[in-house]
Amino acid sequence: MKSLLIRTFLIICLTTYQAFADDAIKASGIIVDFKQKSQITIHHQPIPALEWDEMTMDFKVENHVNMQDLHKGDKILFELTPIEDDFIISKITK
Ligand SMILES: [Cu+2]
Repeated sequence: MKSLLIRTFLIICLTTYQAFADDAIKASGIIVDFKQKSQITIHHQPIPALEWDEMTMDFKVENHVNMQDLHKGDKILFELTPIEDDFIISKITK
């Protein structure tokens, strides 16, 4: 009985952790240009989580991200998700 309680408790903890675990790295910047359909140039503010200084660079964007309402010069908040040895934008909001 005791071990069942402990196991139940562990499962609840793991489930809660997974629900809140968020690998995405939050950042902000200004849209400089659009390259191909799934690539965007952003002048981003410093990203402390990655130890990146402010700079202009190209990012790949996940296919599901809607870029229709985005324009050059827009101030955006975006999230980067690690993929292999790179990062991809998984969310953009204005
Ligand atoms: Cu950068």
